[in-house]
Amino acid sequence: MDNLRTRIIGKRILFVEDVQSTNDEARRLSSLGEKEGTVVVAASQIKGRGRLGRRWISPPGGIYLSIILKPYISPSKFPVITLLSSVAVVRTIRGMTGLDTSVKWPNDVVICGKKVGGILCEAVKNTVIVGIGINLNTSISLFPSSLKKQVTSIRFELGANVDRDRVIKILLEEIDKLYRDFLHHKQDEIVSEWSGLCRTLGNMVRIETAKGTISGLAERIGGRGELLVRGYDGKIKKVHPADAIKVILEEA
Ligand code: BT5
Repeated sequence: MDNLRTRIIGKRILFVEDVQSTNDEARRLSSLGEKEGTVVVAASQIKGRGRLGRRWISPPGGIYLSIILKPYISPSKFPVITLLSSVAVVRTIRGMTGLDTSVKWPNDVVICGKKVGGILCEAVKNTVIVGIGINLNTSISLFPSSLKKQVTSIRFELGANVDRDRVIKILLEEIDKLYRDFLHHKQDEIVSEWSGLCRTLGNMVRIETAKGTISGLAERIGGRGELLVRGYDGKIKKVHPADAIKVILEEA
């Protein structure tokens, strides 16, 4: 990729046509000794994955990429990598298109409440694979009818295609900056920028977990990416991102 201004990310970028999942491919390369910063970009995915074994629909036109990171930071802070990745996606989309893009806890990027992107971070020992999916020049007609009302793409919002390589370049540069902030212990600043972009905070939410539903006011995000919800009994409950099966925003 020409003129990529990064220090860690994208020293090596592998472009593939289709792949089962870029996260699996990045993980495979990492297990073979691939260095930190390598990126796998696919034109489409056959078995794109979301969290909790869910499917990520990955037709041509979208961005599907995974980055190999080897942070020398306590694994307890790894959830902040999901937050910094979604901040990078929002900065990129806002900067390139002006679209009013925000984040939804724990790992969604949304435009007008509709999901335009998602992050899937998977840690294996001290390696984190950051998977990012963005519906860029994606036609909404390619989504199953059950999803059509809750998803959007940048092309749909703008009514025009956007240069995919340029979006990838800016995105990798934004992630590189934020990842270096993360390594320099600026996690609080990342959490604070993420919080400013979040529509979940300050709203009443209902969160489905394997142990039951948690309802209340989404007050803030903790330093480990956990959502602090003030229940109707006035007590704060912490919900870890990995436990959130479904997050529903209640209209106030
Ligand atoms: C996510 O999961 O949002 C994480 C998605 C990460 C995808 C990237 S693509 C590159 C890398 N390689 C992979 O294999 N994965 C990563 P989750 O929060 O579990 O959301 C999944 C849910 O979003 C699904 O159950 C659908 O409801 C919905 N969904 C599926 N495909 C979508 C799409 N393309 N756009 C918007 N929503 C989608």
